[in-house]
Amino acid sequence: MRQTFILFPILILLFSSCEGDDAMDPILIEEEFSIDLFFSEYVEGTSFNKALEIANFTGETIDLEASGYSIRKQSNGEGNWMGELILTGSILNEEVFVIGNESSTEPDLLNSAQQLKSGAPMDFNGNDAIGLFKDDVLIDVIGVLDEVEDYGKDVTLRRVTEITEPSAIFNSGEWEAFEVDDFSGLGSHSLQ
Ligand SMILES: [Ca+2]
Ligand SMILES: [Ca+2]
Repeated sequence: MRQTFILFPILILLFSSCEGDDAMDPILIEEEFSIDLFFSEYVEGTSFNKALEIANFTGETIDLEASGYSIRKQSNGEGNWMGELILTGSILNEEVFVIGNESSTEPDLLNSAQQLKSGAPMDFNGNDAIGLFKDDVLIDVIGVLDEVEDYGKDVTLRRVTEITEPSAIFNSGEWEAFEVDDFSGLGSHSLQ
């Protein structure tokens, strides 16, 4: 019993010394970071000029393959997710990772890409929803599932700088459109 009486006032002292110290509050620190990776750019250009960009604002370097990230598409607004591309490499905090279509002949696109892939899922042409998956769970999407109409043909789409989180539901208002074959934004992304 004597030991309990001695410990109790020490614990009160420890707790009261932590209170009011905002720099130590883990919730405040966490709020400055994204919960996960998200798509930051979509390039649906002429020929094989297709690319996707993923941004990391989680506060940590992420090993894409070890963390289970992949990209799939739904072809022409029909059927299941297909064409899984397992992402490999790592992505530093506040950096982006670009996946390009390997058949592109555009140097600006190819030089900005960390990973290249020909065919699915990098053969999207405007009416194919593109999903970012983590451990087989959809965390972010470009385009509307089960919608056969074009949502993004002959266009470059960049996520607006106010968006800091992925979303499994597509919202076209989160994206700004640029001219076809505009590759100038590939390789970087900033938040507001
Ligand atoms: Ca298509
Ligand atoms: Ca970009």
